[in-house]
Amino acid sequence: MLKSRVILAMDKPLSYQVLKEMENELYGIKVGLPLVLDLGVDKTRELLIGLDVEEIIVDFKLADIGYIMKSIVERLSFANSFIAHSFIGVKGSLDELKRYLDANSKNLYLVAVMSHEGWSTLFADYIKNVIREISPKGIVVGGTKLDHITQYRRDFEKMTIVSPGMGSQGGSYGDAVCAGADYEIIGRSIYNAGNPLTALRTINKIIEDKVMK
Ligand code: 3DU
Repeated sequence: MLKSRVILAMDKPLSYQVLKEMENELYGIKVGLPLVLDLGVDKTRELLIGLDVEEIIVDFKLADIGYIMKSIVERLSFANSFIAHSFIGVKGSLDELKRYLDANSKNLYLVAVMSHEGWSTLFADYIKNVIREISPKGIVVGGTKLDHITQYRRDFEKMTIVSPGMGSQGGSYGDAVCAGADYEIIGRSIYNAGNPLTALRTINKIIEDKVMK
């Protein structure tokens, strides 16, 4: 039985104590660039290293040549997984990153559909081809675009789908999971709450109730 469908988007520091209280009720933690810029790499590692969550996912939305992306991820060895853009293509870029991550038992997630209004779906076929060729562990599909989640779930049956955009960006908790996502990525609604643990528990309950319906 899954302990939670929530991945906490940490774009702002929370205390170790608060994170420790939440660890049993989270699937994972997504580490954003603002957090690492605030704390630095060493303090970020110290904050996260003792936490018992399934996955620590670094989300810098990598989009560079393979050599540079590898140099970035090797400095962030506390993470299990990394998010990269798919539009950068395969040869000399994502193929090298994927080989490096495979060799180091780390996972790759590719951005498929972003949650914001201005994201263009004009290049959707191209993005799907890149995803097929690279075969990452998972993909990011905006939780504000439920029809896209359903479509990607159909096209990529076995891939993990993680969906941001719930709460602060307008998506309703549980809707992305009901549309086919595995996990919902939630940031501000938790870390900006007066009591992040209570906020997380409320969200977990809403998702659970919707999934059970
Ligand atoms: O809106 P929130 O505060 O719940 O945070 C959403 C997180 O998900 C944030 O870290 C952002 O960088 C990430 N994200 C999106 O919001 C939208 C995407 O399409 C992909 C990632």
